[in-house]
Amino acid sequence: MTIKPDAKGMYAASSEVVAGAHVDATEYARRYQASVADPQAFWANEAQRIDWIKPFTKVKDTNFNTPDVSIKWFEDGTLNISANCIDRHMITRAQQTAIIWEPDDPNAPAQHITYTQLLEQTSRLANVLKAQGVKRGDRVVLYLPMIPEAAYAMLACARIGAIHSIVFAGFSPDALANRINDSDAKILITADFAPRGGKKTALKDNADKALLHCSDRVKCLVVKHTGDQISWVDGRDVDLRQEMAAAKPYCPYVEMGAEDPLFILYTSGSTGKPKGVVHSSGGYLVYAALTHQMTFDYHDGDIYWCTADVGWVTGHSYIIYGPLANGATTVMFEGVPTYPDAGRFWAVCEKHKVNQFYTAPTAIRSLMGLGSEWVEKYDLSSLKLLGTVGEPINPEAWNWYNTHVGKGRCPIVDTFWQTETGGHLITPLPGAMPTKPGSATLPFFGVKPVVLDASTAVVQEATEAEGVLCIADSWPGQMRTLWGDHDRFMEAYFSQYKGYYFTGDGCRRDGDGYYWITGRVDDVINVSGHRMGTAEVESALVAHEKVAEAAVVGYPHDIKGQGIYAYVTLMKGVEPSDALRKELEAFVRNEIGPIAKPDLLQWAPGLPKTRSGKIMRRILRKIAENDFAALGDTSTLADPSVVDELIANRMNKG
Ligand code: 6R9
Repeated sequence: MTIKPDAKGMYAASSEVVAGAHVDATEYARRYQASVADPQAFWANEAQRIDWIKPFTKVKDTNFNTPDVSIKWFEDGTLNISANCIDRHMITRAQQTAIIWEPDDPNAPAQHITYTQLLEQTSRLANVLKAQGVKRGDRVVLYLPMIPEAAYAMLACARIGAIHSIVFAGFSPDALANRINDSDAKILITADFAPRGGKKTALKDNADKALLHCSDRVKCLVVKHTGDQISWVDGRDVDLRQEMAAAKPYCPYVEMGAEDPLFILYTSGSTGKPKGVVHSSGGYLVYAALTHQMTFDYHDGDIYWCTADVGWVTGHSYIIYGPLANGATTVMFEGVPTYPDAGRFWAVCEKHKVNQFYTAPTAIRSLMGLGSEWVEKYDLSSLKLLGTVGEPINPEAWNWYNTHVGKGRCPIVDTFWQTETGGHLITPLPGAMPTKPGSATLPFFGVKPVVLDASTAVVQEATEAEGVLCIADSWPGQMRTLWGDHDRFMEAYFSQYKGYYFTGDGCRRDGDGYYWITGRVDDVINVSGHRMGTAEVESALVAHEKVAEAAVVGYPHDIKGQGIYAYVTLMKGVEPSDALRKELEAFVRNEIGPIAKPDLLQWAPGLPKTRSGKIMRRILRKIAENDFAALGDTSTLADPSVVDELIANRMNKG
């Protein structure tokens, strides 16, 4: 049955979807009310979905008021995350596929890894880590392609109580070194090469470069994945597959406290240094599992595919922890949407009979641009639900996704959340609320969004409101601190709007109470769904000897959502040239990674500054957006003429 919008442009789920869904509209309203009226009772009950070694007696102990921000859930309970994601499924799912691994090369065989095999491989890897001296609480950095070992390594760390920190394989050696050093990790797990879209990234080579800047105590465990030639440092490098083959096939799991950290994940903030977001064990898993089941309306036996990389939070919560805690079959994809051609996603959906498909708007937009004939070639009748994450989805992309991929019969869940939130905050539940293209709709259980006026910090009580998005109370999946810097944690998230968690996003609430995320209000930009701090790119640029000053802003980009626009002032006497532009682009790639390369780079003999020397980014943003009419007041500038110069030379290729 095809879903048609009603007069208000709302798409209601079909009666089949509603009838089969875990929650319908009445049940959503009832449970949401219960969750905010009595969080203690609601979460005590929901926490029973996971296995505890020692049951908790306390449920929620949280405080959002500085300077004592403290967040604890189920704090006296104990559990093991790996046991929850694997061992407890042995009774009923030993032979069920836990992970379907689809390699980059479409002609290479996919792997179906059962829960039994997952237990064995995770155990072997855990035993290798133990043999390398890894103890409870130690940090292990993963810099891996999307291969099964990434899942084994995450679960192996959890099994022995080590804290993993995954660094996306697209990051540079410098970025990797900074993360190893910031978390003081003992072990780096990497691979020889990362194949993606038919090309190979030299991960081991990058790891070698990174380790030059790290303590020589850091061991490097290497997965020989492609088998290509790599250099080898005896005494430091370990062949992981060889050691796993020799290790014992079972490793007992350790009893961890609910509040013990499960992982650190670095993400961009508005200042230069990335933030090491710390997630807990108990609360995180309860939240990841519950949201995975409800948002995707996951039922036993479904094949679920999230196309993210485990280097991002989406890969943590919705490829590994949420699905596996629920005993799901989760697809892990090594490749990219356009290799060998623009039909790859749909070929994989057909091949593995995927039921729930979860991806980013940027991927949808780029595939939309390549034509719907790529979708029509495949049988997508297994699909029941579609999801998006990472950035607002524009109505054109939503409609294309709905029409060509979902054939008008699959509900679309537009899930708003963040690295910091651990799981979905605002999202439709299929069958429970009609959707509107571009809106993340209503809050998940236990989440209390508030809209505050950005400058007065006054809470907007009316249903229709616009401002910054804060959350009034804690939910179990929330981050607990920033690694080694609780003050920065309080400063970044709880100081601007007293008593609230500040998301950094702007939003609008419409007359139906639906939330529309309007984008970041801080100096963070969202490029292809990846978070990037403008300050990070600026510090990479000014590290170049020919650059005197740089200012970076976002601008609207058809495919990426936002593009990176860099204004660069050169050192006195240095002449701009195309060669230098290329050199600077390569320099940024090298400092941070390919995702940080400026899309447009403009030479700026001067930057618009106030008399006190502060760069007026508002003006730079407007110029980058080609919106010269709305520059606003420029009278406070030290030298207003620089603005005319910048406008005259605006890069107009974008
Ligand atoms: C999960 C993830 C978080 C930022 C967030 C917001 C943007 C994410 C969105 C969305 C509109 C959605 N964002 N989901 N904006 N609609 N459905 O993406 O985490 O990488 O930390 O990014 O992404 O701006 O603040 P992360």
